[in-house]
Amino acid sequence: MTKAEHLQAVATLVPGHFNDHAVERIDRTFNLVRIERADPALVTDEMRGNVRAIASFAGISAAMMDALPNLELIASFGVGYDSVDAVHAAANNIMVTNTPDVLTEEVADTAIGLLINTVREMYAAEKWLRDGSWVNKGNYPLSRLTLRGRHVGIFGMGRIGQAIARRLEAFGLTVAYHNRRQVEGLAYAYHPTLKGLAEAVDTLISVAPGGASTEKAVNAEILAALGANGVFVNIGRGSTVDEAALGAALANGTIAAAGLDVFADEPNVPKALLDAPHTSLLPHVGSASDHTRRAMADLCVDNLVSWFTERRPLTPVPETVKVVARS
Ligand code: NAP
Ligand code: 8YV
Repeated sequence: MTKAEHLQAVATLVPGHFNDHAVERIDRTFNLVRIERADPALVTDEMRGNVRAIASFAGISAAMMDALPNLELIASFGVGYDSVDAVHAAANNIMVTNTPDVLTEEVADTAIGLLINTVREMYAAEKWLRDGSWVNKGNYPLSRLTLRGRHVGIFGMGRIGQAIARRLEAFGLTVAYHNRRQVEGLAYAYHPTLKGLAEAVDTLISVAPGGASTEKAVNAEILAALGANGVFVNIGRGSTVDEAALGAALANGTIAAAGLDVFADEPNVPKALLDAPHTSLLPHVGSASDHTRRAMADLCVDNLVSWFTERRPLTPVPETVKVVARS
């Protein structure tokens, strides 16, 4: 059997909506199997017998893995994989891969755009021009806030956090950060607690992953520590924020403004955030350019190809690095 014929026989399940370029490559290379959503109740006997890989935007639960006894690999689309139960995967000798690095610069660009829009009110100013207010009412009011002189704290100084920090340095702003561990060789001030970071800065950018260890980490106490001139930007995961506390902090002036790309229950955005003053909201578009999504799609599919030809992944998540291919 040739390598191509071997891959053609590998049943690869793609649940729900997926990236077009990835679907086209999977269809060309593997035996593409579609399912409406990643729901074990929709798994047929044929899928149960055949499926060896999943490629997915969506979360993959322990129950979904258990419904597919021949599953070897979950190729998750995106760097954040909090919606995939990677611990259960590792315990069941299932490899999980993600798509790091190829999206880092794009997401950092988006974070900076969101920060500037939040502080300098670009969207509101453009609306002012388009709705005739410039002609009828005169100049757009001066923005309440500025980027000048800001001290920025980054919650989650990993690949994307460092790419954001590099941009902020070029803007002449001071940067500090909080991670569980200090990053070796990084000159920015390190704070061992998120509260300590929030107290030290006036602008907090969260780019931390989702999951139990960061669940609602940005809460009323952290927002109070950020203070009345405080700006909060979230480009990481919505689950890291207590959204009710954030809505209240914006409404009562505990902080000055927020820019959010991610939400706890996407695509549903809480009314308190939709109604909150001084808030810039984006529909999770951090990596969403054709260019970057294509690179993510290629890395997602390259992981599938590498696993079923070389029997090793390109970008395994830390929880599954020790998983070995079944013979
Ligand atoms: P990364 O390189 O793994 O960085 C994550 C950083 O967060 C690490 O420095 C880690 O340091 C820190 N961290 C993890 N858990 C923590 C905790 N409990 N408390 C404090 N710090 C913690 O990942 P990345 O590539 O930069 O991506 C970061 C996240 O961005 C992704 O997981 C994803 O959720 C989000 N993202 C969003 C978009 C978007 O479209 N909005 C796009 C891409 C990624 P320690 O391990 O030392 O704590
Ligand atoms: C994508 C992301 O929007 O990579 C991530 O963690 O949040 C984004 O790049 C997402 O993965 C697409 O499903």
